[in-house]
Amino acid sequence: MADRPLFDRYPEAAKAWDRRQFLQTAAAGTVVVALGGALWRLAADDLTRKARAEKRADGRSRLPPGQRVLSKFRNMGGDEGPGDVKSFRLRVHGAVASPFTLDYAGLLKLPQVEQPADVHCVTGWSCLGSLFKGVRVSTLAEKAGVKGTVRHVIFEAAHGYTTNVPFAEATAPAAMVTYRMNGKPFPIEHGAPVRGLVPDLYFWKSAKWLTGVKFVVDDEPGYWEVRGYHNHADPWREERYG
Ligand SMILES: Nc1nc2c(c(=O)[nH]1)N[C@H]1C(S)=C(S)[C@@H](COP(=O)(O)O)O[C@H]1N2
Ligand SMILES: [Mo]
Repeated sequence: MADRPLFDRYPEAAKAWDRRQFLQTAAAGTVVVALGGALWRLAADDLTRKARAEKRADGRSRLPPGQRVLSKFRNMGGDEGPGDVKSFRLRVHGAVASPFTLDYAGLLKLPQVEQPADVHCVTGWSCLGSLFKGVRVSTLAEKAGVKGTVRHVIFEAAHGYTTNVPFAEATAPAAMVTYRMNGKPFPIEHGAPVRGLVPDLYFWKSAKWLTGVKFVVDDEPGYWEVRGYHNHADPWREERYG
C-alpha cells in the first residue's frame, strides 16, 4: 500500500484517499479469500464424499446425515477454565461407593488408552480420525464403585457448564476424559488441560475444561440441553434440537 500523504490542510482529500485505499485492500482481500475458500471447499467436499461411502465397524455410515467433513476442529467457544495442569482437579462423585478427586498426576496413573475417534458438531461439521489419549469413563466408574441404580453421567466443567449422557453411552469404550489430541495437549480454546469425549453423540456432549464426572440415578439436563438442544443428541438420528 502507498504511504499515506500528509493531508493536514485538505481533510476532504484525506477522506477520499483513505476510502480508496480501503476499497483497494478490501477488493484484494476478497479475491484471496474467495480463492482460498474455493480450494478449501473442494478438499472438504472430497473428504465428505469419501466418508459418506465408508462404513463404521458397527455398520453405521462413517458420516452421520447432514454433516460435512472439516480437516480440523473449529473453535466453538465457551467460558474457558484456567487451562493449566497444576490447578487441574477432577472430582469423581455422585451415587458411588468411593468418591475421589484426581490431580493431573493422579489421572496419568490410571490405565490409559489412545484411540481414534470421529466427532460431529451439531452445527454441521465433523472431524474424522483424530487420535485421543486419556482415561475411559468406565475406568473412573469402576474405581469409584458406581451403584447399581446409576443411569446417567453428568460431565461438569468450568463456570458451571454441564452435559448429561446416558450411563451406557458414557461408559462405552469410545468415551473418555482426554488430555492429548494427535499427540499434543489441547489448546486452551479446545478445553485444556482435560476435556470429556463422547464422540458418538453431538460434540456439545464433550465438555471442555472438565472439572468433574458425576454418576447419578436421575437425569440432569445440562447447559445446552435446557436451552433447546436434544437431551440425547445421536448424530445418526439427527437428534439436534429437543
Ligand atoms: N465447558 C464447555 N464445554 C463445551 C462447550 C462450552 O461452551 N463449555 N461447548 C460445547 C460445544 S457446543 C461444542 S460444539 C464443543 C466444541 O469444541 P471445540 O471448540 O473444541 O471444537 O465443545 C462443547 N464443550
Ligand atoms: Mo456446538
